[in-house]
Amino acid sequence: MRRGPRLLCFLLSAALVLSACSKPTSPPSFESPSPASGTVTGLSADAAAIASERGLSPADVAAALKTYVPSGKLDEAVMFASGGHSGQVIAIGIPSMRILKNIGVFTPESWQGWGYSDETRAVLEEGSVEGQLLTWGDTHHPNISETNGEYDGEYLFINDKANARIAVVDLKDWETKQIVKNPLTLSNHGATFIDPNTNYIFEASQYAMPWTGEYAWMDEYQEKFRGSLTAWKFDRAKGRIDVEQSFAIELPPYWQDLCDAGKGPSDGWVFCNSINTEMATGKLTEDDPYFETSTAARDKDYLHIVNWRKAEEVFKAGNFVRINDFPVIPIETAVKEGILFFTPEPKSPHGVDVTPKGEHIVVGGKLDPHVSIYSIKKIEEAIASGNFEGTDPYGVPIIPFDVALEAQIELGIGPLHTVFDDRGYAYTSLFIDSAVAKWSIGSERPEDGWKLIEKVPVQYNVGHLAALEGDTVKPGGKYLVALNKWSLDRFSGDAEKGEFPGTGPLLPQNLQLIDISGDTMQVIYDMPMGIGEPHYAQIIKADRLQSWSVYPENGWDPMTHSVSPYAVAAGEERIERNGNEVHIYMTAIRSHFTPENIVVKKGDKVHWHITNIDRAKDAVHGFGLAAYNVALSLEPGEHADFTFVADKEGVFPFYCTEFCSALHLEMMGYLHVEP
Ligand code: CUK
Ligand code: CUA
Repeated sequence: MRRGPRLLCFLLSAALVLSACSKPTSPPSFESPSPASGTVTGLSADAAAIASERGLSPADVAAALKTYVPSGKLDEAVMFASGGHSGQVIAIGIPSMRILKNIGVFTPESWQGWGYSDETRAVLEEGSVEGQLLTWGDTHHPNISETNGEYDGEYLFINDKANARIAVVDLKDWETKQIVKNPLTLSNHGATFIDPNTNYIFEASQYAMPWTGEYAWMDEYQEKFRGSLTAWKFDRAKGRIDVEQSFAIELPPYWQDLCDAGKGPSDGWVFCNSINTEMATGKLTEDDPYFETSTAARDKDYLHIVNWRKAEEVFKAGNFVRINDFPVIPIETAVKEGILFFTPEPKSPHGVDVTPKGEHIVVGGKLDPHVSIYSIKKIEEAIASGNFEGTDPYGVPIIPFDVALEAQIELGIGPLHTVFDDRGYAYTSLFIDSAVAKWSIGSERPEDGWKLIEKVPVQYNVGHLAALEGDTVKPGGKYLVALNKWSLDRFSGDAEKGEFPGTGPLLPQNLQLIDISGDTMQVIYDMPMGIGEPHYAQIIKADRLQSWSVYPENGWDPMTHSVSPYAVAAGEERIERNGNEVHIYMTAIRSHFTPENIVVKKGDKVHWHITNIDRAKDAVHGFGLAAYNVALSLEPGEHADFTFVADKEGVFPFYCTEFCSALHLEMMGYLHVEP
């Protein structure tokens, strides 16, 4: 029986009385509202008065009504956004834009105990680079697992651009389960992109370099530096990447950028745009240009067209070399076996997105006002008939631009990324214009043809877009989110006018929700994102998710999804000593740990095992042992272990870090380390 809440209410009401007492007695003064651009009619007198007092236009009121999710009601979709250089993933409700959770991925996260238990630490350690544990990452592109091209809501994959790593998050409990480090290279970007049945998670390298561990100076760039496309095999039954079944394809030392896997008629292909086909080597002398200029010298780079099914056959036939103990299909083999082709793409390309029906591939160009739309049918015909305009310096056949091209549409300046809706429209971000362009897919809307429909300004410099299931075979329409880089005038005012001056010199990023259900796009919500730069996001209908609210059994190890061999049941709490190794078997339940007083000797190796034996949905406990840098989250049924050497003598309080009951403060104990 739970007694907690009643006492808690008493404490809370006491706190409210206290804080009310300390409030200023005079009401806050409001400046008169700025003139509204219209009058809101048809509202109740109360609502109209509020709109008028707050200076809200009819469009503002409509936006508020479209995004407001009343207390107690649920969002209809969830956006999983990269957290950029926070190394996390952020889950956001749509349309409310409420942050639901930050998921620790590449960065330790103390609320979730991520990186502090033996189990989670082991996952972070899997992602070590040359033996060094890394404590940050730069998450860019989340991908939700798919079945037949639709999100199935089971897993989420995300890359760490900074260190060429891939993480697997299980959406049953929203926890990271695996981090794999690419053995060939040290940065990635074209990741994570999956095929329509999640056979493979593709990862293209970003900055060409000698294979990890090798050294070369820039004068050997063309011979020694390389790019790669890695196909990580996903074992859905295990919920893990199967490294043994994974392989890579060697690529020329261009900077492979974004990728997307084909679907429908293009299933079996993966497409990656690239930059720096100039193979620039940076500023080596006073006279050399910076990379900024030298990587943009050519008018076109190469869209990489990769037949992953054929590559899989070649890998399974053993036709590869091993580099850093990882199977790599050399460029020469890839060319000979018909795995790798190029076609030109203008200019300083960025972003490649396959249309929902899988017939077309859309490429943006940072320095080109068009999107270039390629046809998989034309590409396959060119390959079948050997219609090439020669090869690149590494022997890769090049399909002529106008042969592969279906259409080009002039959209504006700096087109980057494209997503899709359910009506045959595509939406492309325009980085320099700070706008979103809506255009029609000619093959799906013959009445419109390939043309620009309209643009809506966003604030500011938009990178990726995310639309409701907008990169699947069945986009949901309705919602689009612009992931903007900076928020210059959005969350900071003019201090001289007495306005809120802002958040200090580091501005939050700005995510803007856009209603795309009507004839014109409407920005309906601004959401500051105060944690890294979210690059990409995917939005899944909430009813596809099947998350657990409690672990299935007590003593559950979330990393193995089974009961831990160290699980502790009520009544079995104990301390076992074996030489200088001490095992502590502890339970947590509202509102105490058992045992509460623990004695070890200085120098002992301590193995601490804790099971949360509460089964109620909200009965989360934390565990903080600050002096030994331990923070755990013990969700209902969860078991965690941690290990340390008791090298500091003294008395160390530990406590539950979640406000789990009225007597939560009393949920504590002492670790005594005897001299
Ligand atoms: S990239 Cu960030 S805006 Cu890493 Cu997907 Cu294009
Ligand atoms: Cu358990 Cu606080």
